[in-house]
Amino acid sequence: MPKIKLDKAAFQSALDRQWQRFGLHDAREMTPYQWWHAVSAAANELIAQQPSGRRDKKNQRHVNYLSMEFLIGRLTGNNLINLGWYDTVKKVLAGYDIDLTDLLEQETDPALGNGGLGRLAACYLDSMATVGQDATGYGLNYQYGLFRQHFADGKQRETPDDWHRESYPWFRHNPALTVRVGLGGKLVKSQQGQVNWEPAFTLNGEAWDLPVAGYENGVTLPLRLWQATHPHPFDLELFNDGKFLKAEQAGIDAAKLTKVLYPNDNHLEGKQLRLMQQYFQCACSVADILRRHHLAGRSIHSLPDYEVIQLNDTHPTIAIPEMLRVLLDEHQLAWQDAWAIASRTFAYTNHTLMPEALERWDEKLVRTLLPRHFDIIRRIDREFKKVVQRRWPDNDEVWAKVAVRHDKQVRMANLCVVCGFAVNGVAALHSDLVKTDLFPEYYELWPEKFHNVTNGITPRRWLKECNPALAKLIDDTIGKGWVTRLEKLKELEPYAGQADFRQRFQQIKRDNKQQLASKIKQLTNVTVNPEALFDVQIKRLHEYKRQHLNLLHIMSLYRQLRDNPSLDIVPRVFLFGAKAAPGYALAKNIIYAINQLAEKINNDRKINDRLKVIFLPDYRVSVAEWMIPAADLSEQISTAGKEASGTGNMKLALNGALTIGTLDGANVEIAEQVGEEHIFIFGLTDPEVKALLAEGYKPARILKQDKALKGLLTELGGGAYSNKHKHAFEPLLHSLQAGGDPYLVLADFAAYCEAQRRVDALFRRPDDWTRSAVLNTARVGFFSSDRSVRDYQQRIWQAKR
Ligand code: T68
Repeated sequence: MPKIKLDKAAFQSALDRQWQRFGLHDAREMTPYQWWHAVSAAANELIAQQPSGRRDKKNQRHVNYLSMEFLIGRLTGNNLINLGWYDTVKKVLAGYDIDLTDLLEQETDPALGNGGLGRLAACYLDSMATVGQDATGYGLNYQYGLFRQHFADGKQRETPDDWHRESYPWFRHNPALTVRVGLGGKLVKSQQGQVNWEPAFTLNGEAWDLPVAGYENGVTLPLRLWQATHPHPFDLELFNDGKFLKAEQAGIDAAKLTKVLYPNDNHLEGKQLRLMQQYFQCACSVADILRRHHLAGRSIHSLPDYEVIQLNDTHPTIAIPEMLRVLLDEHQLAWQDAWAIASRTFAYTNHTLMPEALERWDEKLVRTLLPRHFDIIRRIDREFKKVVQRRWPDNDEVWAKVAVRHDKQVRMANLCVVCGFAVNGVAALHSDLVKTDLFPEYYELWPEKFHNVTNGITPRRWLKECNPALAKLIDDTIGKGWVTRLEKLKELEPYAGQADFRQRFQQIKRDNKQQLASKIKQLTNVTVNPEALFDVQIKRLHEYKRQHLNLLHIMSLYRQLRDNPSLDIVPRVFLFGAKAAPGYALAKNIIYAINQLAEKINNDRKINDRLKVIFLPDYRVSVAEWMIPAADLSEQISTAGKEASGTGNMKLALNGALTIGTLDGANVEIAEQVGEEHIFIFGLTDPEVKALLAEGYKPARILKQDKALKGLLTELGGGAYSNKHKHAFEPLLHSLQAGGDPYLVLADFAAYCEAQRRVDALFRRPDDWTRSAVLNTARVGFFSSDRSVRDYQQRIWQAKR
């Protein structure tokens, strides 16, 4: 499929229309922000005029990717690159002395997601467009994305992220798609015995679309984000009666629904508003899917032949009872027929095994908000009970595990497995654990439902766009095919042995580090040495991800240097980027500890720049795009069995960082691909973690043996990093000691330090290090999200049913 060439004259006149709209007399009167706006709006207008590129519709089900989060990152650069318009636009702008690269920095990241799960959804849209998979992304148009983070005296502070959705130039609003959504109310029985749901109030769901361009193939897919409004946002009668505030109340209340993204990752928050958001998003999306199906003149019974609904974790699960409700109540289908349709349409992706993250909703809440859906859930549970009874007659223990309703709660994951035709984990190890640990009974019942689709990342954003120098070196060496066939990077392998190539590769890394060093200087006023090893941990702040293991290692190096000032160590810059959920006190305490340690080390003259610690504030997609190309070492140090996959691990390896990591999530597969000499694996494995916890793990025993480690904790508790304030790190110290060290930080500490010594040893041999770095880039082509999308197509979306 060919790319669509950008007509320079057409772009020029679209651009002119933009500044004219601002009421200016000349393009040169625009501010940089207006320039960015104008360029994006002009490009958006031109995409809309293109004939939609060919998607392979034959034998293809349309994929409806339902996700509460799409962490798409800045769109302008990405769309221009994928459209193949970047160079033309750059030239047009150069005529005005405007630099396109600088201009792209004007865009506020649309931060409509928390972390990995939301970013994965964005990579998958890019890949579905690129491989020509017909698809729609469905999400919510939050007014406030994930909070902005800054530090005040080392502590995280949050402010709202108003990303200006009102004037975001990539949006297309189509009022013809508006959906009505009901909530609350009661069920009434008609004289014919039919139940009718009479909602207490209704809202409008307005469709705001963002175009996601495939790579040079003329395809764009819509990301449809629903926004809540009131059908009658302003009451003129109340206004005329002098009740000015009340007159607007309905509109304000409705808008609350899509006001803000919940800031939790891997943690559930059982708030009513969250369930309302989930239902609103699902009701709008299901209505939209059915509208499209009817418009094509198809029978409702053929829905599963044309549509698949992929649930990105359990957050959109309520779409299942919603679909059944529409089929039963609006289409008047019998239960069996409705079930036959729904149960062949939904597929579910699981992203976590952690019990505290598995969604459960109080039945009371579900019943109050969605009485008809609760009825339907009860029926599902009753029908399923018959299946369980046949397989495990009168077995209460099994039923207690697999029931959809349990303990006065609705278990969303169970609902997904019971109703979905496919369930998948996101990395090989994780998918195995889904079968053996999370859902063993379901697996026994329906082994064919269970799949693995290892996550992937888009090479467009995560190499071509964020690391243009490396992308060019690769183009010059093996051609440009890698951008859509990432496995072609294998052809780089022989070059790892060539000194000349290694030197160019190394130079690019050095330049990227230099550029990051300048940003660091700008943002934090700390000077870092680009020759030092850049050791990077970027991900949400979570105990299981163990940023505090990293912290303890840094403390131990600092201790050693103080004890022995002439110690010859590899100079390192430790870089962190992470947001903690606002209500997660321990995570915030870890951030505080890292910042306090940074303050101390960065100002200690005796350290003489051999160690630096930088916590970059407000970590987000655009910050990742600067950090990843500059990383030497990628920290992937979660407790084995806890990180479902990880995707930052893939981005960093692709950009030539070596991984230090546990055998967790996709690290296992990265190690297989790159080879064990080119990765630093350490620590307890998943079975070892389980065995240790089962035998009764006691962190005190480790501290008894490891005096140096004990000394570090004593230092933290003694006020050395907190202006003598002894309780400053109590949450952290408690979790590691009396709290039982649930994520085995202390148990893995010695192995981690030993692995770090291996890192040092290799970094002292720059040539060997670079050889490994090249081989990392060359060998991680498997982790392209294009491959993941093809796996979904083969195993789930297009598989024979
Ligand atoms: C992540 N999950 C996994 N959840 O932790 C990560 N949770 O291992 C995996 O690579 C990634 O998903 C993609 O599969 C999340 O990011 C959330 O963000 C989240 C959001 C709301 C509620 C619960």
